[in-house]
Amino acid sequence: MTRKVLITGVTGQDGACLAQFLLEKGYEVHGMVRHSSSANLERIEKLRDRIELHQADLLDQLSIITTIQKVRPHEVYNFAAQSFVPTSWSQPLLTGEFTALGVTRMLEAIRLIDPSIRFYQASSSEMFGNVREEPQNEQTPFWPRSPYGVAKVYGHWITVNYRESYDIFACSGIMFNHESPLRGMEFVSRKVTDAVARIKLGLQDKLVLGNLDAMRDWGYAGDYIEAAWLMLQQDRPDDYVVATGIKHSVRDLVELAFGHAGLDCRDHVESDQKLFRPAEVNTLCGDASKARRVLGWAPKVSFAELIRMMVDADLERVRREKAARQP
Ligand code: NDP
Ligand code: GDR
Repeated sequence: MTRKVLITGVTGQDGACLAQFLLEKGYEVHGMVRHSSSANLERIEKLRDRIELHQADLLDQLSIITTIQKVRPHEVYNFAAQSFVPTSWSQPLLTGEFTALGVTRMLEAIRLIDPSIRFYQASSSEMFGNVREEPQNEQTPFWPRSPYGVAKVYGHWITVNYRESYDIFACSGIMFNHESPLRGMEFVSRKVTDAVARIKLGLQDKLVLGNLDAMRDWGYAGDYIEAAWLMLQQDRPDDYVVATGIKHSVRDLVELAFGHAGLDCRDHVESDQKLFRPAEVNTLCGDASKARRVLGWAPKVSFAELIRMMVDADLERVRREKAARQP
């Protein structure tokens, strides 16, 4: 029997990546998209004729119920969220509605329609925030440092709670930062690789960033979505940290990206206090040994390979766009 999947946030980086991965595995793929006056389907453009899209919103319980009722999926991956940390300070209530209560709306729909549907919640290393130990594993206490992190802690615990209360096969993947050429432009990796391409091709001169000393454990999105899928294929539901176990500073990322394009970052990069966050997560580094042991999962793409891949993809894209603009 063909397995059916519903992906929320299918227009985002991870949703698009997972849709491609599951199509290759023979799944019937359904995606949830919210209404917008101009469709934002760029990341799934090439998959459009192979995915069925359903209009629903994390804010609207009835639209979620109707969608799940119609699709009757075997697996649901909840990737939809307000996922940009700085925006969570300017829109804390909306972030709470999407990123926290949205999870309960998804789980309530599953509980009502078919509690045998398997559920994946996209939890985050931002929950560790002001880290209590290093590296962080599934037992490390949470201390979120942004309204986004706080909302994700709620999403994590409500997922655990529905598993314990209703015996729903619900998993929480505590994922550390993961990037790809599909990463949103405002996140630091993509902001840097896009700027490198534009500077290299003479379209920009400066790049203004915030805190260059922050440390993150960056991995490749293609590796991480496979871990999410593996979680839902196990005999019993559980929570897993997904990470590489290696951390780098934003400065390392900048030097690597500029260096790969033959540029010296000291000629182009500035740090501006205005881009610092009200409360920073200074360092994150994950211990994914449980995922390695139980799921047999390990990251395949290294940090350097990832950044080079992103710079190359942006160079190619910016070159194409520049050529298209020339008379
Ligand atoms: P993106 O920001 O790229 O994608 C977010 C998606 O959520 C988009 O498809 C967006 O739709 C959708 N969305 C936002 N609000 C709503 C809403 N009200 N109703 C329906 N859909 C909505 O995120 P990523 O792909 O990077 O991340 C996926 C998930 O994983 C997120 O929950 C994120 O918080 C979490 N996460 C990500 C990590 C990472 O490093 N990438 C690490 C840990 C967790 P639209 O296109 O319309 O804006
Ligand atoms: P993060 O990712 O907040 O970790 O959340 P982001 O790439 O935005 O920031 C990483 C670090 O870089 C520092 N930084 C900058 N960040 C941005 N965006 N822009 C800048 O100009 C800049 N300069 C320095 C930040 O201060 C921070 O320390 C991502 C999101 O995908 C979340 O949804 C997810 O849960 C976590 O990763 C794990």
